[in-house]
Amino acid sequence: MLSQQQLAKLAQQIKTWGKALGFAQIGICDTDLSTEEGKLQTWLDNGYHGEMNYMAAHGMMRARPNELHPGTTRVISARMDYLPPEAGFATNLSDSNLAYISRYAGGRDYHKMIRNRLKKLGQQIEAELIELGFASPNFRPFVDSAPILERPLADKAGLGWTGKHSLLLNQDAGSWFFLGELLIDVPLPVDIPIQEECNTCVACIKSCPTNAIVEPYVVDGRRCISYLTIELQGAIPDEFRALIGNRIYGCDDCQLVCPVNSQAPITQENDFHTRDILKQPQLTTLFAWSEAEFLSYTEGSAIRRIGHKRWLRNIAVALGNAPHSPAIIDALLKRRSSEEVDEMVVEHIDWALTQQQSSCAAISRKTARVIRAVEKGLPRDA
Ligand code: B12
Ligand code: SF4
Ligand code: SF4
Repeated sequence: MLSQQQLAKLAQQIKTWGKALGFAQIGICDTDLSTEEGKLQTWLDNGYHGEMNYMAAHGMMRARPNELHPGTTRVISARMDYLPPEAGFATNLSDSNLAYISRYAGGRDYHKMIRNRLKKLGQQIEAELIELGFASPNFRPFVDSAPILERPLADKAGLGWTGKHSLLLNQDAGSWFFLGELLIDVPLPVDIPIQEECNTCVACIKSCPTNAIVEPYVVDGRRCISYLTIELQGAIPDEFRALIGNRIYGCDDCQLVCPVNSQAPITQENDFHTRDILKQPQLTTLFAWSEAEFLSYTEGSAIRRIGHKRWLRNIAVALGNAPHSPAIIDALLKRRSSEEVDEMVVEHIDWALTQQQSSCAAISRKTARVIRAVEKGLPRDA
């Protein structure tokens, strides 16, 4: 059995090793998320998960890390910054002929990379314990896809507070970071949660293009552009198409207007830098990619997972929202008669053609406000 002193030293070492592995911060918490169970159940009962059946599939295991990985007594929670340099948010959102891709997705897929680093952290802990003459710990890394409530765990581990947009944010780092965790059976000392500091601000709630933040801290997934463009398999409901603007993969608006993000750090990971081909890309260029080109240009990126059809579906909506242009109409018609479309894509193309013909495209008032907030609040527009 490790003494309290040895555990405290090990916790300190874990934080140092975590930094050396590229994590911006590491925190430690116990496995008790009983306060979250009711809130998660209400969220599911309201149907806010939409088609994300995986959110309901594992019962309350999501809130019980020790059921997910038996024997777990502590969660080592880690965050890694992903904000790429030269993100150019305002330029991108203000030109409706350009495609906007969430800034977390322009580089390499984070899942595998973060999981591997967490595994290395586990191996370092293992080596240290063996060196001290103890048995190997039982550990398992998780990132995103596993049934676990990552944000509440990171909140408990003191990595930040839960903002009204439901993401974790931190006074020094803002919210542009991924979360991952190592579940382990070593009774390390736990960290202290941070006090919430949103105070009276409601900027994220007011700026969400689709009113997806239905009350402070609660996102109706079905309304979120991230869900509509990434998770949803079928047709995008009509009521959201115009509101999506030029966002073809995810959305960053609730983070863009957040004052805590004004000085957020740029990522240290070259892997998260936006690929050249995805920097301020023209909608028509991306729409012309064949399936083979799509697969090749998005290799190793999270974008690849939506597949070519949904890629075309999303871009068709954005083209419908772009200013009237014969070149766009040509691109839509050409794509419509290609062999790479199905009924769903054709229906979105037809919607886009109708929008183009009515030439009513204009940047929404909300998006204009987000752009102004970025221009004023992010001095370097990242
Ligand atoms: C499902 C999911 C989504 C869904 C649903 C979003 C959601 N808010 O639930 C969709 C597809 C919409 C989505 C979008 C995005 N996601 Co997402 N998503 C997840 C995932 C897989 C599960 C989240 C979850 O458990 N939701 C269930 C609900 C019930 O949880 P919750 O929103 O935290 O709800 C809690 C609050 O409502 C709270 N609550 C209720 N009332 C009150 C009152 C008070 C006072 C308080 C404090 C709390 C509170 O209690 C609930 C239960 O704990 C996690 C990874 C993971 N495994 O955890 C990533 C994750 C949350 N997503 C992430 C990211 C980056 C995004 C996007 C920014 C991506 C993008 N740019 O497009 C957007 C942001 C949208 C937003 N504002 O949330 C990151 C967040 C990192 C961070 N800094 O917090 C995560 C952690 C992935 C990761 N590993 O890094 N996501
Ligand atoms: S990501 Fe966009 S659509 Fe989703 S909650 Fe934030 S602002 Fe709203
Ligand atoms: S925009 Fe305001 S309310 Fe929303 S998370 Fe940031 S500080 Fe909190």
